[in-house]
Amino acid sequence: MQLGFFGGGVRRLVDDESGCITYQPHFLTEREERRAFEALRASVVWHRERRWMYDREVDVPRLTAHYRFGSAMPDPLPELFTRVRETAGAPFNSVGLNLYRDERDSVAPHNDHLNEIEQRQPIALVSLGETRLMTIRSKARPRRSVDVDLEPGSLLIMSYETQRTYDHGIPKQRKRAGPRMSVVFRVRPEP
Ligand SMILES: O=C(O)CCC(=O)C(=O)O
Repeated sequence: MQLGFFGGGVRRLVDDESGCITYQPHFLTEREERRAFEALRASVVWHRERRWMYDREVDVPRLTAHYRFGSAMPDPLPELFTRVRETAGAPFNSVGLNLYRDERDSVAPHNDHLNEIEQRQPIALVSLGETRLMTIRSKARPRRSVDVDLEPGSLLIMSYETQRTYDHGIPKQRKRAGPRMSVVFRVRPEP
């Protein structure tokens, strides 16, 4: 069953002049979610990135991978492209995958660089595996917080505008967590 963008229990976390963020818990069925998680964990070539922090190089605390639409990519990414494009109504042409191996993996609060996505196009994020908290905080004060637990099989859609007005991140957590994957669709400018 395919759920409509604004039907099927979709929560609007933000919907005002600062932009729009929606959360749809059961975008994938349990079975689809499990299969997608297992297939992608096994077939994606995961990369370890390094970055400079102050005066030393450190591991980025998650594994990553990227594909452009039209290139060879593992199942079920082609099908996910179709479904997420239809649901969000956006011509996504790029997908980034992030693997958080356990509770120690994370990504710091940030926004997407606006020059790396097409204007007015949203970002759509499918979650697989363990539930992890996403913090979403307004940049403007007083800080507004719309944190959300990203459950397996869920779809979060953030409008372009919210990349100007909010930061989002996945914090490390004390409670033990198994692996979690995010599959993030964007419309990138053509190279
Ligand atoms: O993994 C997530 O849910 C967030 C990913 C993210 O914000 C990013 O890769 O820019």
